[in-house]
Amino acid sequence: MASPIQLIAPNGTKYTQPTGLFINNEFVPSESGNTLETLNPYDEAPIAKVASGNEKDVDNAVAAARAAFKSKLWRGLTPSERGALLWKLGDLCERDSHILATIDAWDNGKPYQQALDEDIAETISVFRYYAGWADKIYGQTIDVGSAKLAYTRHEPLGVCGQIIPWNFPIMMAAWKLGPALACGNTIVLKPAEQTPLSALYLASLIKEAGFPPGVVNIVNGLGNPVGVALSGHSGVDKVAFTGSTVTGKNIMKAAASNMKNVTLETGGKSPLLIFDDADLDQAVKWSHMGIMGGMGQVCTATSRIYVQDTIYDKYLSLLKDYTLNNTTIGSQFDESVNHGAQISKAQQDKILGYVQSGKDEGARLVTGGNAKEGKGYFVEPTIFADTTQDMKIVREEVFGPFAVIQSFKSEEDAIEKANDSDYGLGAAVFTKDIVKGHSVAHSIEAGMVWINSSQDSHPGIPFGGCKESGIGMELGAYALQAYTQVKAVHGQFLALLY
Ligand code: TXE
Repeated sequence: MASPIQLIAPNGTKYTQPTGLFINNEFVPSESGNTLETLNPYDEAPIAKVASGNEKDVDNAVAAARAAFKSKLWRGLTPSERGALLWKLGDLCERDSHILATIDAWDNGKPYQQALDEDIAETISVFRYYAGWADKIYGQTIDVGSAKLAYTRHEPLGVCGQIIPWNFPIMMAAWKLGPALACGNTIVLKPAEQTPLSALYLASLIKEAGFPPGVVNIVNGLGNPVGVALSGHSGVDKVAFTGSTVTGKNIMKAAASNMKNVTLETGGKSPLLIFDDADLDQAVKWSHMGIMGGMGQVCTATSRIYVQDTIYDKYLSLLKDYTLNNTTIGSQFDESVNHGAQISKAQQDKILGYVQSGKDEGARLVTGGNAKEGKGYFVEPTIFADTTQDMKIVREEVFGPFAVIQSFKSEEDAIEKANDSDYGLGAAVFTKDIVKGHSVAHSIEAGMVWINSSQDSHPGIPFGGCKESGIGMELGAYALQAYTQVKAVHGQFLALLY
């Protein structure tokens, strides 16, 4: 057994932090004895060491998940009993919401109140939403005449490998676990190495809720070996991933070994279009939130802003003022702070590298572009104007508080620029013209389009992308398709051959 530790967070919250891998409802050390240390991005101070797995640990977790998938304890449950377990899990997350928000704020650097109001609130809603679905997953009867009863069943896929990133640590776990469990699958989840703590705390709630052993297993560790082993494992039936496009492609290749079902939610460079008939004050606020929220570490961040030439200068000046007047940088536990640190030194360096690239390529730096003196992985909200489509900062995902802005002349010009990207995740359009809003939404190559908002999310509304932003949808009823296999049954009333 790996012993849990007692932690006191900088905001005074005391809680018990599990540190082991979670296999068969027990926290166990890794086979190698290796650990990884997680840091507070605000001051770079260590928080805790947790077990770090390898291929052998993945084998153990997959075996546990396979046994659970076959066991009566799980397969014998009625769908509504599965739903009740998920509802209980949502209740336990609500009971411990302050602990969960503290852990994610501490481990990730995001302001505590944002973690509580957004990440944890959505985690609870997602578990409850899929609790409601558990007993409403069924197929069709197909009328092919009176000699046969034909119907479909929507069956669970089996053992699902789920690999998640660090930007919304517990929320990403909930998005993956909710639909998979509602459909009756079993799971091996790999949290990001930067933010393993809330998933391990969630594991203790999964056990407390009463999920049978092996239904959910959690193996922390590095992408290689843990993610690699999971996505290539012959005992895994499906892999679901959120993270970078490069890693998504590697996972797809690894998954081909046994033709796993694959769902990918990868990078983005989402456009936000502002027409000159828009409510400009609202467009400024939403576009600021759309790229600076979560310190820009959001896959759907509306990072490419296109503004009609007639209002371009006015918009730039309003956005700059709004940004300067609405940013307080500092500790995630300081109530006045709304802009925390980036997740890591690597991410901070990556963003600062793009600042240099923007300057080198001749874009105009409107504001920001600097790290903060001293400890912590901070980057100021950064805005580049007068960009062009060929610039690296317009084509590549920065994943930071980093907006690139240019003007457009007409609706056609706006749509052409918006679609000129390898990515197709989110998009936003600001206009008071309802016809224009919807017709632009239909023309944009993206999995999600917001009209007069950005980053709007709801557990019932599907989330996903096209092009190099991914395959398949999460959330909503659509996520159930990602976790079920359709079986067709031909029931002959009198099957006589010859
Ligand atoms: O991502 P990775 P990183 C983008 C963003 C960011 C960049 C790099 O642009 O700057 O990716 O971030 C696991 N097989 N996004 O390095 O590597 C890894 O351990 C299997 C967008 O953190 O994709 C972690 O659990 N798994 C994004 C997860 O994959 C592997 C969120 C994500 O890590 C693996 C995060 C492998 N070969 C980053 N290599 C979004 N779409 O929201 C790594 N992993």
